[in-house]
Amino acid sequence: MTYEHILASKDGDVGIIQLNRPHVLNALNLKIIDELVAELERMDGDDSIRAILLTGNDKAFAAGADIAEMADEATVSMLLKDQFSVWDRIAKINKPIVAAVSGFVLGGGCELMMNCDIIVASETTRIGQPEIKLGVMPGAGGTQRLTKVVGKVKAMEMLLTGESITAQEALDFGLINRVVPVELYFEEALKLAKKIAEQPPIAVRLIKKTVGKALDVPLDEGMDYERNAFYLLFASEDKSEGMKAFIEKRKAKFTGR
Ligand code: DAK
Repeated sequence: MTYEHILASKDGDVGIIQLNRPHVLNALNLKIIDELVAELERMDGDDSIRAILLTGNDKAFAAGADIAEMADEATVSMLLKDQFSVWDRIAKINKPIVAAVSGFVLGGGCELMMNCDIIVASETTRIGQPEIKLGVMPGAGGTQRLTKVVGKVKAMEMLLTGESITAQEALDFGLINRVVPVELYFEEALKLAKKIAEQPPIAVRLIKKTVGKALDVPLDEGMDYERNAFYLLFASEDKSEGMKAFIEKRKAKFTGR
């Protein structure tokens, strides 16, 4: 499938999606989000893909929603387009998404990054939610996901000033996993994605889902969910293979069954 604003490819078991509107720092217009969601869902349903890598370019992962496109929108036109329902589908992707980010990660770009499961950033990355400078505020999770990760006071500072933070600060606040030199961020992210792609797919899927619960439900409910997912894995062929391979001192061959 070819798209206008994204590039999709594959490296072994890893599906790779690159946001590709470099002339506007990968500003997220409606079309790019439609294409991104379509490709994420396609990869999610493709058995030959076990992890997804999402990236931009060295200068920008994404500098936010496309301001030129939003400038003439009004409440009713936004409501009727209901673009958030497309956006919400990103959080429903079952396969793990590793983000390789660099340069500007702003507004919707930061919200998109926070929908990913593991984030590798280059040293030149700047992360922020500058919507307040445009007279608005985040609408795709920027107040909620950011606060859950970095805590109230840091989220308040970022959201109320609109100023961005460095990759190192983001690392210190637990917003990203790794900071590496700009020449290495993509390779490092790909390495992580490949490592995840080697793991048993059903366990990967249930871990992603269960960790997600930890942020959304009370502990008791999360523990129940975890236990049921744990029991469920004992019905998988990969559980038998994983344990047998350990006992036979060989590498397990996981099939996702
Ligand atoms: N939208 C449109 N164009 C953008 C853009 C953006 N967000 N960011 C950059 N560009 C364009 C610039 O207009 C410029 O285009 P030309 O003038 O060359 O035609 C080109 O990219 C290069 O940008 P600059 O010349 O400005 O480059 P600088 O290095 O000087 O500055 C910058 C880089 C990132 C500091 C600056 O471009 C900037 O401040 N950009 C805006 C950042 C921002 O405010 N982002 C937040 C946008 S609000 C939703 C989901 C999410 C959202 C909304 C709705 N739905 C699902 C409905 C999220 C909202 C937002 O993200």
